[in-house]
Amino acid sequence: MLRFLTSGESHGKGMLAILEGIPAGLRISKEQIDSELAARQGGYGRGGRMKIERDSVDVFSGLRGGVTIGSPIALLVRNLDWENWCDVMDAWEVKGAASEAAVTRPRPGHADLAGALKYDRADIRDVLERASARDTAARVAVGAVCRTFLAELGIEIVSHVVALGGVEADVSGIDTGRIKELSLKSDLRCADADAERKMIETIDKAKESGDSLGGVIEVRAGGVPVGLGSYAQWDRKLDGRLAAALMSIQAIKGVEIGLGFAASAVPGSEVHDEIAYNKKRHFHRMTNRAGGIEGGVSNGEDIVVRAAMKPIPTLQRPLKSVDIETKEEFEASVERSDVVAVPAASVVAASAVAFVLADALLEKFGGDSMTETTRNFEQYVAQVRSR
Ligand code: EPS
Repeated sequence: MLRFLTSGESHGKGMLAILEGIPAGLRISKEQIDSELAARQGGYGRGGRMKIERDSVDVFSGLRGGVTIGSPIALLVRNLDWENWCDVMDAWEVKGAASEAAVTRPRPGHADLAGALKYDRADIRDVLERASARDTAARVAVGAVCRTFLAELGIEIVSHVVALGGVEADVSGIDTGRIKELSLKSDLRCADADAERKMIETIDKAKESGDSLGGVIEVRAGGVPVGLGSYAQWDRKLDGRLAAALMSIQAIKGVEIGLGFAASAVPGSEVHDEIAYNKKRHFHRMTNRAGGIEGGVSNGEDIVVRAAMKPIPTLQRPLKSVDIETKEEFEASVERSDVVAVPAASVVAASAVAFVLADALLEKFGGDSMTETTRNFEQYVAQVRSR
């Protein structure tokens, strides 16, 4: 099956990912990975760091001539900010002022305090560097490879921002193709231009008052065949796997599939999707309130998941905290941060969904080469169509 690990500190040399299990014979495009990385860096409301970084992938292993060879794919995204931090972050000797001055003031909402206690670190930098959302650059590089694999099998993933700072977008009646088109043109990756204007105003106000904002992202996957995941065991359920992958992204606090929480407040007749059959669409649903998953198994409709992101915890406006060294109360303040990273998180969420779907596909269809995987996939699709 498919697996990946990432490593890297936010102000270290770079972010690294090793992805294993992609079949041999898949053509990968550097431009495509870099364009996903650039999309993650974008979005109105990001801070000074994104003016420094120009994320671009360096492939360390696993490709020859732009094609996968079945070996682990190692992807490196270098941190351009490293040159400003090399004394502080040196692997062998912390130099200069950083060797004297530890970070001792934990920020509420970050991993700072729990991490310092758990790993017994006197300097919170040892925690915040790895807990940082900078790690999502590596996850997006992995997601870009997974999206290329999915595209070979006719599966496309679209993600967009559906709410930001309490302003909700209205995309009812707009199909996924149009949502993609509109959201790609938007500074906030939002398909509703009116809502986007209000979101920008809300961001400007939050920036003025030194605050930060969260929001909601939607990810849709089209072309997913019926039968990914399984109802047979808890850890094989596709919805559970998607929720885990999304919840593991920094600042994501909730995940919904299809109607999600709203399904709890309406009768079953307004929740479940009636089944229909015709020659063109074969078995299909008259609605897609389930978000393409029933009983932990994909049902052939678009997969629709939403993830809620909390406001970034690094605030210009101070919040109360306690120095871990002196135990004195202070009001945390910082120099640099994003006001909002919801548009970026929409790119990361698409990557997480891409990984889970690619993994579920490889679990079902196997294959060491694209020839083998594609053949198994096509035979299964033909088998389903014959019912
Ligand atoms: C982050 C803090 C900021 C963000 C960073 C995540 O970085 P810095 O402390 O260097 O200003 O810019 O996000 C990224 C670097 C990125 O690439 O998304 C944090 O504390 O999580």
